[in-house]
Amino acid sequence: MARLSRDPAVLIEAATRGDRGSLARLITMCDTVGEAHDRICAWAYATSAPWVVGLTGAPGAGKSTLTNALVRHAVATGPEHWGVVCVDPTSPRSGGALLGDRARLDDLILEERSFVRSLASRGVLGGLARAVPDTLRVLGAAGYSAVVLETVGVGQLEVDVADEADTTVVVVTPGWGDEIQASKAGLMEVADIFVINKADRDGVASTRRDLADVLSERRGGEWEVPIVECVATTGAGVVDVFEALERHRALLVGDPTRAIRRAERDLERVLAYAVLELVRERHADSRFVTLRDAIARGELDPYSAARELL
Ligand SMILES: Nc1nc2c(ncn2[C@@H]2O[C@H](COP(=O)(O)OP(=O)(O)O)[C@@H](O)[C@H]2O)c(=O)[nH]1
Ligand SMILES: [Mg+2]
Repeated sequence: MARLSRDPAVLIEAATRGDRGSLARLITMCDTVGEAHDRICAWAYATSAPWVVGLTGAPGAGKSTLTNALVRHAVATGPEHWGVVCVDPTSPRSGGALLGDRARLDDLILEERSFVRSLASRGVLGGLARAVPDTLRVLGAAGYSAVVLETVGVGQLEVDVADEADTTVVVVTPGWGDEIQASKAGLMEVADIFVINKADRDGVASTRRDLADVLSERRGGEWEVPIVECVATTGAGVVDVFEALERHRALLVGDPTRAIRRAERDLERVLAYAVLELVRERHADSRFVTLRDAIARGELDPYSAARELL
């Protein structure tokens, strides 16, 4: 294999032509601080964001298996390129990949028009909160106009990451009545689509009833949340999941709140990045020393100092 360049311009050109190695390197380089990162993001954010399908649910629900089935179906029946981003801080890593997901998603890597990337929570300052949106945008700019974002549905971090999704799919399995009740206030509220995976098992009907109960307590809107059954391992019902996704996507196209939500999230990112930059500069910039000493001498309070800094 030819050695990859480290020049963002060369990598961007190659990734746009479909070179996966260059795309992978761009995503890796995005997780750094400095000029390369900034150049890559200037390119990535110039293309409109991809459609992001968030797939969330407890570990073992079958999210990776379903992702595989969905993306296979998508590239077999449509012209789009599909990206996959997996975020699972609980999964052990090997060579940059998450072990469980890798096993389930390996054959996708061979598909012409799909690209799989796993992200774990290590990485530079800002961690996943920054790595995930940047990765989504790099994929979008490289021509992956649809991306599945797989997250484990536990903890605030995962909920924040799931917030990047345009269409949120909550995956449950039969016999999860207790979990459904327990997480009512959390992920259940954000679901645009419920999938009952492992529908080859007992208890589908009662799970459907539990979900319908949760939904009946939600405010009604233009979109009626569908409950779709499937068996990701055999592919049964995957077409129905895909069809529900496409219906929700069609609704988004004419929805101005999507752009507003995205802009708000981007503004949050501006603030977070500005703080990061300030923290990084504090050793290099003499203004910080001046302010520190002025506070020590009692000439300045911390709040006035902050305002002066801005
Ligand atoms: N019986 C059955 N098993 C499934 C189904 N979908 C996934 N599995 C199995 O459930 C396990 C966990 O799947 P995985 O996709 O890794 O779950 P994830 O942790 O949610 O990503 C694997 O052993 C899968 O083969 C299904 O529809 N039926
Ligand atoms: Mg998984």
